[in-house]
Amino acid sequence: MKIYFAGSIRAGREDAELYAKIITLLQNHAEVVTEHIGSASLSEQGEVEKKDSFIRRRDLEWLESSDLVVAEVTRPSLGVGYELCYAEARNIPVLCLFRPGEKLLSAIIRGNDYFEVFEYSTIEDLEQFIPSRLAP
Ligand code: 6IA
Repeated sequence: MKIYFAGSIRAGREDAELYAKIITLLQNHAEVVTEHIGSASLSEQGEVEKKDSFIRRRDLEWLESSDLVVAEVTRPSLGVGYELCYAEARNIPVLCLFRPGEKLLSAIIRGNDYFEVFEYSTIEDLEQFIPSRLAP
């Protein structure tokens, strides 16, 4: 199984360490095609040596080749929102991971039954949930 993991880049890298942990959990069950999203060396500038048009084309090709999109949606990101819509339009299942707190999740996401939303607080919650969700 191929998973496309989506998380904020230019909308802020505050959760990058958490993304890396989630990616590691996912890798116990699948190939994660976007491993770089958790990379500490990927700043808000993103992959500065690559052109935006290249990144967009490459990412959407990866997304189209994936069986599941897992998105950490706590930090709102235009790019992630676009990817969620792109996945829905192509019938690729989407699992959104959200930490309730200061902000409410967009009604456009929460109000769409297409998107499975899992609310959690800590990585330990995901250590329990992800294996049960992704087990064959
Ligand atoms: O709007 P955001 O930058 O927060 O969007 C983040 C989402 O878009 C992620 O889930 C990625 O899959 C995708 N994405 C956006 N920018 C990049 C990127 N470099 N590298 C890889 N994936 C990206 C940024 C551009 C660079 C030329 C500076």
